[in-house]
Formats: sequence, C-alpha cells, structure tokens
Amino acid sequence: MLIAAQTCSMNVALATPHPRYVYFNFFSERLNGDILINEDQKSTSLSRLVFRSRVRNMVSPEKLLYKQPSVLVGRTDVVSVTPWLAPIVWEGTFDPVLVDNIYKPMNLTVATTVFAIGKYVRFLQDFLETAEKHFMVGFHVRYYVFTDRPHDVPSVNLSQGRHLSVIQVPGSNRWQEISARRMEIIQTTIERQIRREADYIFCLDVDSKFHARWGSESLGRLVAVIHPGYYEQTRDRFPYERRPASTAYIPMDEGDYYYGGAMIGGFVEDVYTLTKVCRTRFEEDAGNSIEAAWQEESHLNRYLLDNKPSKVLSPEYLWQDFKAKTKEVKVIRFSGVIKNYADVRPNV
Ligand code: UD2
Repeated sequence: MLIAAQTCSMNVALATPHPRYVYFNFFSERLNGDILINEDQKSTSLSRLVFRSRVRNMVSPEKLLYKQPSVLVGRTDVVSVTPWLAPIVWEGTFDPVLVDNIYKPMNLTVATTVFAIGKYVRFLQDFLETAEKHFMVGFHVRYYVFTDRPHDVPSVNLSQGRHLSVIQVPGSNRWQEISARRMEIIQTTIERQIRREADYIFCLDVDSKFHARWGSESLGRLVAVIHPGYYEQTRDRFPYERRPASTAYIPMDEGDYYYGGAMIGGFVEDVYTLTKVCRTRFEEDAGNSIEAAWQEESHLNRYLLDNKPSKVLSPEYLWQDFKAKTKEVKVIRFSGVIKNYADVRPNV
C-alpha cells in the first residue's frame, strides 16, 4: 500500500522540515514522502514478530596488528566482570581497534531513541551534535527522536550512513508520566519499525552530551549502565522501589548494582522484551494506584535483577556534570548536563 504524506491524519504543519529527516506521527503513518507499507509490516502480532538481531561469530580480520592481551596486567583498581561473568566496560579493558575491526564488517545498524518532550527539546542540538562526534562513529546509526514539538527539532548535519526520524508523540503535564511512558512508546516503535531497521538499540536520555568515544565495545545482547551516583554504595542504600505492593519491589538484601534509567541497550529483541515487561508492570502498578519511586528506572532495576545484563557499562558511560570526576573514571564518555528542574519540567 502506498501512503502519501497528505493522506495522513496528522495536523502538524511542518513549516521547514529538515530535508534529510523523516517525520512520523506515533498514531498514524509517515508524514513526508511516500512509504511502502505491506500488510506484514503492519502486523503487530507478537507471535509473528521478526527481528534483525542475531548472534554472530567474533571474526578478527586477518593480519590485524594490535597489542598483545595480557592475563597478568590490566586494570586492578576496578572490577571488570560481574559475578555472572558479564564484562563491566571500563577504559583499559578493551582494545578499540580490535573491537571495531571485529564489529565493523558485520554491517550493523544501531538504533538510538531519545525523547525530547516539552522544553527538553532544547537539549537535542548538543545531544545530536556530540553524538555525531563520538557515538558509534563509522556505524550505521538511526536516531528516533520522540517529541511533541517536531518544528523545534534542530537541523543537525548527519554523517554518511546516519539517519534521523522525528516521531510526534503527545506531551504531558507530568514529568513522571513522560519518563514512564518511554517504555510503552519504545516497545510500540520497535514492533512497528525498529525491529526491521536495526540490529542493536540504545535508548538514551536527551539532557546529556557525549564527550568521548562510545563505540562497539558497548554492544551486547542486553546492556545496562551503572548509575554514577550509587556505585560506591551498599545495596541497602540503593533507591530501589521498597514497597512490596509495587511490581518493582526489591528487598533490602537483594540487588546487584543500581542501574541508570538514562540508558538501556542491546539486541532490539532483548530490549523489546524488557520494555514490554516494564510497561506491563508499570500499568499493573497504576491499576493498584502505585507509582514506583523512580518510575521506569525502578522497573528497569527489578527487571535486570531477574534478567542479568550480558554487558554492563561502567559509569564512564553515564556521568553527571555536577559530579566531580573520580580517580577510577579515566574517561567521561556520556554525561547528563546540569539542568534547572523547575525550569524544564512541566511540573515540580
Ligand atoms: C533519572 C534518570 C532518568 C529516568 C528518571 C526517572 C539517570 C541519569 N536519569 O533522571 O533516565 O530514569 O530519573 O524518573 O539515570 N523527558 C522529556 N520531557 C520532560 C521530562 C523528561 O523529554 O518534561 C525525557 C528526556 O528524554 C529526559 C528523560 O525523559 O532525558 C528523563 O527525565 P529527567 O531527565 O527529567 O529525569 P532525571 O534527570 O531525574
């Protein structure tokens, strides 16, 4: 079926849309240009969902020269493996040349979702410009920008092989709802399009900037990041949801790490399952008039306690600008900017 822009039930007048961005409405079809949508693509029947993500062999190119790995010398100031044997990625634990040479021939596409609702649209320019410098450089990247203000999405020059879609979603007068609804919107957008367009996905907070390489070392089946505010704390001090009435509940004597909600990643299929479960639990809680302490971050932490991530990113991959760098963090790769909550959020 051929759907033309003017046939869409959309009421946004895109005055000067960016010529290389693609515009969608979350509730209808693509807005600019024509798109071929066949019946299979429109299907959202779970049992029939097909994903691009698949496990591949780690093939190193012939004659690639790189530093000899050592079994005796390496980082000793930090732990670089979890008790379930997933790597914790720190500077000095991987060889960027080697990992890039293994992953680049796989011809992967990495989806990146980011929400910019209400005044948060102001963070997009820096987010995108710094991502173009540091995030998955040399890979195919598809940004999915969810916003209620498509006109205000800045025009940023994207490198070759990188695309950006603007998807209009409703605004809200509660930041808690915006934060929590991300799971539902990501789940639905994976079903509709991302599962066909990308192998891996990263879902990131927009009020952030990249400062240094974030590359193929971060790829894995299910990837989480350790929150910079809690990695020195004992588990009883983590801000997990502590009320047994919530489906996000974690008792005081359980928990591995405190993961940041500003990043979830991995195979599109694995992130799809995560978002679906968290969304269902969030809705179950809402039915019981309970909202987890840190909305989707609380549900994420509960999910990851039961479903261990296959790769864990150190706080290098999620820092906060107001926090002084600590000695174990050799490189800050991605960091949340300082923001005035009262100014940017729709409610306090
Ligand atoms: C923490 C988490 C965040 C999320 C939130 C849950 C970190 C560093 N941050 O951040 O990921 O789990 O707690 O409450 O782990 N947004 C909008 N418009 C709004 C409000 C939010 O677009 O009006 C989007 C935007 O993409 C933003 C994200 O939601 O980056 C998270 O919201 P936040 O930055 O206000 O949450 P924050 O800083 O308390």
